[in-house]
Amino acid sequence: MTRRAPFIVIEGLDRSGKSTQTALLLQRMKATNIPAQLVKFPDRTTAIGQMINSYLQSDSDLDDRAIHLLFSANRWELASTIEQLLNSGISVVCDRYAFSGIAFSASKGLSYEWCRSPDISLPAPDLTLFLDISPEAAKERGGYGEERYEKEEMQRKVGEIFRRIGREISADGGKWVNIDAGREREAVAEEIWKWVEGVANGAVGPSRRLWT
Ligand code: FDM
Ligand code: MG
Repeated sequence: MTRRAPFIVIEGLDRSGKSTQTALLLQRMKATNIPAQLVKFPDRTTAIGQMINSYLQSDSDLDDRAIHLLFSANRWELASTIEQLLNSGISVVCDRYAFSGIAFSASKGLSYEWCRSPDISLPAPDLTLFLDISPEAAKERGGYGEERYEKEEMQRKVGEIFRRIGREISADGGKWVNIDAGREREAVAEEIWKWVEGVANGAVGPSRRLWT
């Protein structure tokens, strides 16, 4: 019987180096013969993903709740694929997940509980690594981009909500790690690797669902 592989989520603020670190992690897993697959949310390739993309690029406007539900639906359309990968022994490394969903929507004023509900019972990560960076350090890295949400005030609020989610996940027995992403790339990669090695080599329990 194939052993279930771990589900690893990388969350982070804009300019935290999330995409770079995700790529480095996947390279290293492959080099160590840990089969792994990258999944990225939003997945802009699906029909729902294209609506999200158009919203993020400000080509379309949507009600805050409508876009929130599309982000969640975009995860649900990939949920069974993620489970199949894990059950066939392939680790999934996910660049953003439901925690981004809550953090970004709640920072616009929607209720935290309301934001959480559509993601209840999605596959739960075995490890979540949150790449934390101050808006000041982000600015030093060249500042934010052009997309909706890439603004200092928004990022500050999003960061606060991410930290709250982390406290709740930890209190609930989940594994959430805050990583200081303001450091050099290699130092951050090394810390990420330590945590991933731990879950990749340890016992992975039965699959769990978010907030159930
Ligand atoms: N984002 C991402 C959300 O608002 N909700 C979500 O559920 C997810 C997954 O989309 F500003 C936001 C976060 C970010 C934007 O993400 C696009 P990437 O990682 O830059 O593609
Ligand atoms: Mg972005």
